[in-house]
Amino acid sequence: MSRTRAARNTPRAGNLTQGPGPVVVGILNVTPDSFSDGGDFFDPEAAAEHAVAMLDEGAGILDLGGESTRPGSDPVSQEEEIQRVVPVIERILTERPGAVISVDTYRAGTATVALEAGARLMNDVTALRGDPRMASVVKEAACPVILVHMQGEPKTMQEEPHYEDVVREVRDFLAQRAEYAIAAGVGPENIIVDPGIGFGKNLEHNLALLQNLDYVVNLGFPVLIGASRKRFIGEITEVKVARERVFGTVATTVLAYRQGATFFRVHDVRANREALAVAEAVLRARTFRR
Ligand code: HH2
Repeated sequence: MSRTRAARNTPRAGNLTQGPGPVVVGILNVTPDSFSDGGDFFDPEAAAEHAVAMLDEGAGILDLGGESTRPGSDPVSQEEEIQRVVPVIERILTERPGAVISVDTYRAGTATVALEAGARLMNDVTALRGDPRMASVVKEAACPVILVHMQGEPKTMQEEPHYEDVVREVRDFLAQRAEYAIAAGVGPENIIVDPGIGFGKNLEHNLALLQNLDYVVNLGFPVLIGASRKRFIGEITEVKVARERVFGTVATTVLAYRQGATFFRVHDVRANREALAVAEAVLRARTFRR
């Protein structure tokens, strides 16, 4: 079932990108403390330059974050978040007016200002639980929203994550949050779901989710996967430096695509885009099955 799923047209969200293929979402953390690229793009000019480079490498969407959600991180104020993100949106759109920009925020105030500045979708790691006004902002803007599963909150989520059945619990949570969003007026066509790799999950939980991603795909919403450079990849490969985990990341991308995921949130755009191009060609090739 998952074999044909990826080979068929993958579900779209809000006509964000052209064509039926997988979409690479390039990560742009405008933060001093993100786990793998903290401080690299804190300066708006450096951030915009990196954004343009990721577009040139084949990113279909750019995901801008002004607050790190790495395990143990502290929140920043809304004002600080807006100050980090908005100038970068403006610079990117000056250079590339057609760029599709997502903002990684759970705050309705940040979302409102970012949408006014030209952002086209919201990436909410709290799945609309973090700010009671977020659902109506997304509804009014009629923009796509990514609903992410997270157990606990970033400060403490990796201390002792616990599930009876992680795949079922994550799938049920995402189904409930999608229902909540739809009841609040968000168009079902604007919902993207994400099992939240590393968000309150240990190695075993992440592996179970990646192995059984088709259960999440079968909810019927486009699925985003965000495994890029995460700690569990380092645990498997023994690559301690996060930015050197590109090969392990590519494996997660191809496996998730094979099971029907549509969006791949990654730091290393070119490596993942090329791997997806090859995976797509193989899965779509017109050959007889033996
Ligand atoms: N992971 C991170 C942040 N935002 N959004 C979605 N939808 N899915 C994810 O898996 C996800 C996410 C954490 O990674 P990163 O942005 O690289 O680091 P940090 O939170 O430290 O800025």
